[in-house]
Amino acid sequence: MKLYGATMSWNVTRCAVALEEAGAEYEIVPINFATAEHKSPEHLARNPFGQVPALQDGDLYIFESRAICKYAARKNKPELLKEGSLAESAMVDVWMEVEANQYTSLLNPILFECLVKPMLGGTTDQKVVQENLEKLKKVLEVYEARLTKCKYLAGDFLSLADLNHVSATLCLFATPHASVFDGYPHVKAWWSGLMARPSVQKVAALMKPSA
Ligand code: GS8
Repeated sequence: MKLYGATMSWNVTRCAVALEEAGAEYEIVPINFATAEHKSPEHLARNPFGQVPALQDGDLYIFESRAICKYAARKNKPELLKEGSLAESAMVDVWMEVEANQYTSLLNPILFECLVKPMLGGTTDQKVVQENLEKLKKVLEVYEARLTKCKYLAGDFLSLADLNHVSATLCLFATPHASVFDGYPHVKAWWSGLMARPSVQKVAALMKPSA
């Protein structure tokens, strides 16, 4: 399989985590934003929105990072979705939605302000960062309560719901705001457990600018 997009993008590395964890065979094909390669006809054929990531598996093209993650799981490690159990798979779905709509939706502006904007020559808007950090704390309270009751988000089993959090959280830890996790001991323990996974270590190394 080919995963298109640069490893600076947490939408791309979200897929890399799932592919690694699923034990899939794949290669990363960087797409150069500086030359607008993402808007080229070749890339628009992979992702009609001219965005990364995109995945190619033979003559199948998939875009939207979370759809790619699900595909990797279904193909190579379906237990990450618990599709054999109606109740457990529903919990996986719930926490995958929470990742996208409650968690990463708040991380996106923080990461943009702290990591992307300075790279583009802009200045971080601290007001945007603080506003979103405050909202994030409320969300982390819910995570803390959940992780007090079970080891992982969907239950006492690792799932794609946990793994989908990894790439943006790794980026959060590259900003000056990693300490936002400090008030939530169960969230911190959950994160340490995820960080110890070889798949996560491998993707974390890919995300280093020198890689
Ligand atoms: C978002 C993709 C996206 O925003 C997904 O795959 O999860 N919901 C989609 N991609 C950005 C890269 S930043 O991570 C992108 O390609 N931006 C270029 C553009 O929009 O022109």
